[in-house]
Amino acid sequence: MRRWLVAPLAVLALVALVGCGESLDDAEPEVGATQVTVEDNEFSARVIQVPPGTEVTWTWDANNDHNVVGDGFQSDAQQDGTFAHAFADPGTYDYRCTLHGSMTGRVIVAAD
Ligand SMILES: [Cu+2]
Repeated sequence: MRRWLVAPLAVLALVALVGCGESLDDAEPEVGATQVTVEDNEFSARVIQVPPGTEVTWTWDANNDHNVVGDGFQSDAQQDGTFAHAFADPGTYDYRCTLHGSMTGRVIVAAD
């Protein structure tokens, strides 16, 4: 690739990444929330923080199918109903709706 092309392409790639929406790292965690609403097309709250051993419940309020898929937990694709998962160990658990790439969420499990 020609050298003069590299810098503009790098800038374009960065703009494209940032344009994908607010990153999970930038979202303010809702501390102590154990309920997440699954909407068209986002999780609310998007980032929550709970103590170890907490059961988190996702409740669907949607007109289209969505699921909750993370490392060690997975719901069905559904439009209503609930899904619950207990987080025993501290850590950061990212999850997504596999039907909609922009639907991402995070559960932070921390003692405080
Ligand atoms: Cu979805």
